[in-house]
Amino acid sequence: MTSILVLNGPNLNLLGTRQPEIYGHTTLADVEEMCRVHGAKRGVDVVCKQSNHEGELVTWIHQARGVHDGIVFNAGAYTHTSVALMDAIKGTDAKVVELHISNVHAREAFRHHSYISPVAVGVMAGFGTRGYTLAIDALLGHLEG
Ligand code: CA2
Repeated sequence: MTSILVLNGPNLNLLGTRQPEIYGHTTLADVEEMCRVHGAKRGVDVVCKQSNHEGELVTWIHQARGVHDGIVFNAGAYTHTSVALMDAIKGTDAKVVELHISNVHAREAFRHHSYISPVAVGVMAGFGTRGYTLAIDALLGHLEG
């Protein structure tokens, strides 16, 4: 069975509780349930994790090797800063889709650079929390070739 890890980085545990004008009203628990249900409809196992700690995200990416076929990854602000996450992705065989709820390219200049994009198979940004299920489908399409 195909297995996908939906991985969320720092502050995304606050989803739906603050800054709804940018990130919407859907909570992280809602997003994770939506992803699991979406995966079940497609016969795919979806595992969801969130951490505020860079090292924990690195470890989970290492552990994905041979376990998950792909990762939908919203690295939050670490997207724009983390060489460690980029290196971790290079070291895994899981295919990564980078995801952002907001359109990072329509925001501040410091959000325009990503350390994840060069090592991802593709990027989803600006479609709100609906982007997570779109990213799962994009990843499945990529994995099917
Ligand atoms: O648009 C995205 O998904 C981001 O990855 C979200 C990050 C931001 O630093 C990236 O530039 C773009 C921030 C996540 C913070 O999430 C919150 C959600 C609700 C309330 C407060 C923060």
